[in-house]
Amino acid sequence: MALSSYPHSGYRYAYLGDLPGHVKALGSVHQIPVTIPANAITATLTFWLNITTAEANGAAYDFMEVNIRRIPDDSLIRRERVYSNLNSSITENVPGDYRRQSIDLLAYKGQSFTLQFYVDTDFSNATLFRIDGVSLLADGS
Ligand SMILES: [Ca+2]
Repeated sequence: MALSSYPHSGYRYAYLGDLPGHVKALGSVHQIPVTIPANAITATLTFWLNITTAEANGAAYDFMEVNIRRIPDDSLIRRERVYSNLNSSITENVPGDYRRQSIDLLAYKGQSFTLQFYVDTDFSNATLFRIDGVSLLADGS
């Protein structure tokens, strides 16, 4: 987590993607171990997302994936969501304009896995994927 400008709440948020003024091809990863209880009747991942980009020509070059990965070998179980620079319109390409995202993870009840936020950007025109307030709420029966 980085101490920087434009958090959604508090003072910190995960800062994934190119650094302003230091544009380069970059991969960055945040991984969170998760267990969904076997008796869960709901399991919802929510997070706040802010995407800003300098890409302008209408093609996808920079990506953020939300992945479910197997413990312990880290193999991919499922790619739940893919965002790109094209999705900067979600937050109108404005720094700090976070929008709530929600992913249903009830399909994984009774399982432990790694929740992964993975960013892969190319060498030009920075895209920033700011995520904040990641939570996973599960209700049991
Ligand atoms: Ca780029």
